[in-house]
Amino acid sequence: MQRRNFIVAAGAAFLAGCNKISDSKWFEKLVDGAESWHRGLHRGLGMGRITMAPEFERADISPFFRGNGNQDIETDEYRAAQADGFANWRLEVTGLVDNPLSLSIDDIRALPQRTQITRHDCVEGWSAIGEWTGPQLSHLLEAAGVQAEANFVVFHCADFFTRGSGDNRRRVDYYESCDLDDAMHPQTIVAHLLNGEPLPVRNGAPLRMRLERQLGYKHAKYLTGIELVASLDDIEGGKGGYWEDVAGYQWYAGI
Ligand SMILES: Nc1nc2c(c(=O)[nH]1)N[C@H]1C(S)=C(S)[C@@H](COP(=O)(O)O)O[C@H]1N2
Ligand SMILES: [Mo]
Repeated sequence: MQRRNFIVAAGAAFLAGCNKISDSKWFEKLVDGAESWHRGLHRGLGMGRITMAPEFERADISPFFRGNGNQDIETDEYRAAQADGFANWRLEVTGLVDNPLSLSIDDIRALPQRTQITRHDCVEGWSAIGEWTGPQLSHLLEAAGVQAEANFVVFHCADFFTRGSGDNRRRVDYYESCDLDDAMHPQTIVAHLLNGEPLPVRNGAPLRMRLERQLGYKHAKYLTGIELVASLDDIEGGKGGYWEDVAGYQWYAGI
């Protein structure tokens, strides 16, 4: 509250000397208390350079949000988790943080929520519009206390692909990552609702990332862990994501 008052006061002082700024959207939003933006500001993002992905109206929502990639996890563990309504699912926030977190779905629901209607674009050539709800990742990261050496956020998932054949057959976990600018972006959320309902299994139940300024494969489904790291070199194949490792997809998939 104190910080907010300070910002309002600082804004008022600023306004006294400059009328134009009062018309600008970002100032309104800042005063409105999108707290997580502050950290982004402090990290030197510069408010003027934050670009938002387009948001749509309820009427634009696709009647069916198709699934892609893994659309289920055929393990006893996931079946059991599904059977009890994901009551024991945990999202761990670990790595270069002061306070590691272990959050239940109820914890996730109890945080301030953001709802956004966005278009998902897959490299395979399809798009769908959906309404996603969940806490901003910036909120979780603020609670965890990101250490100064952290440069990337890695998203760990419960699902995997089987690759290779014969002796080379192996399980390769899905994962993704982004830099701190994208992690702190206001539209980067840990979604637990799609169109107002708990996520369907095909869309990543019970939790999935939404990174709205990037292509579909960056939006990690079946999310189990968020790890802060200095470098991506030692994570899985070292390229920052499953498709980046196995198929040379771009790590930065901005749209
Ligand atoms: N864990 C996990 N996340 C994933 C994938 C996956 O196979 N596993 N596929 C990716 C791809 S390529 C796309 S287009 C989207 C698909 O999301 P949807 O199933 O909700 O349509 O999830 C992305 N995230
Ligand atoms: Mo995709």
